[in-house]
Amino acid sequence: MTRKIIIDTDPGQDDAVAILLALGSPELEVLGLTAVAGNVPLPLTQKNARIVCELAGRPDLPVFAGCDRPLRHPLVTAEHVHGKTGLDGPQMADPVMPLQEQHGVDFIIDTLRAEPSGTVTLCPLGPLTNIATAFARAPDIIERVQEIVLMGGAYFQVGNITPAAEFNIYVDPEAAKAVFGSGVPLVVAPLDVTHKALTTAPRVEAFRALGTEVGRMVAAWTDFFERFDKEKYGSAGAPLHDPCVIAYLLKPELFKGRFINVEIEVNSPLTRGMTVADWWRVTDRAPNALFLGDLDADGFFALLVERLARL
Ligand SMILES: [Ca+2]
Repeated sequence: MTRKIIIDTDPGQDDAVAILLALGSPELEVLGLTAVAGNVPLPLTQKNARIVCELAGRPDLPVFAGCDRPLRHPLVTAEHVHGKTGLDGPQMADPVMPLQEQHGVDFIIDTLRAEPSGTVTLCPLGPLTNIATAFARAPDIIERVQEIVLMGGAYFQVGNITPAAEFNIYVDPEAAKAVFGSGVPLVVAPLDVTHKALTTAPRVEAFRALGTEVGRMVAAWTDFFERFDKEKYGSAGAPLHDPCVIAYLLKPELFKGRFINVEIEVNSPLTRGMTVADWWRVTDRAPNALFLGDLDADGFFALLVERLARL
């Protein structure tokens, strides 16, 4: 049995690796990719999503452009991390495969209505604008979602775009609040776990040693992506945030977490976008998310190399 997923994404080098991991994994059927404004503006994220599909040899996959700005606030981007294109690093040709005409939000709604209830998993790798917009426009689809497995938030690592907030949640906290309050089963890969998925030099070499175009691209992207985190955190490499979402679908046993209550701060100017995670269970608020905290990093990178080798 394959698991049907929609990847909602703002590529981003780590998004690109996540998409490749999904496309190299026979357990997953990617129904489509929906791009959202995030790391870079929408015209670049939808283009980057197509570049990655073509790199994977899957120009047949439908790629849709979704929302070009957060629900309420102006877009905040992260060129300081990902470069001007969002996929800086290796030289890349413009994609040839077309962008679908349908809006990404309509694709999410139509797909959830068309597929049997409880069989489609949403994998958001960027701000949650598309998902929240689909839920607001078509509340009937909410109970049809099998699960949402997303990258976002932090508890022990607190923030990366402000002292209190992780980027994906910070960009559209109103959307995150809607998704976390939707009642859909949620798995969250916060910075606490993604900061354990570090690209050390031997791990990057393992990508390069694949000897394929995919291996070379992934190595070049991680090389680029690394310089920022090495400088910022003094760490051995860069965290591969978004691939944690896909790896969780494939091998949940690589991860440990807690089923807890997670609320999103939307009002405070100081802590807007904070994921207030009740890790120590000090409130009686009902749990709404499996909040991941630990990762078998060697197992994670072994899985990545094995699956990228298939592309
Ligand atoms: Ca992303």
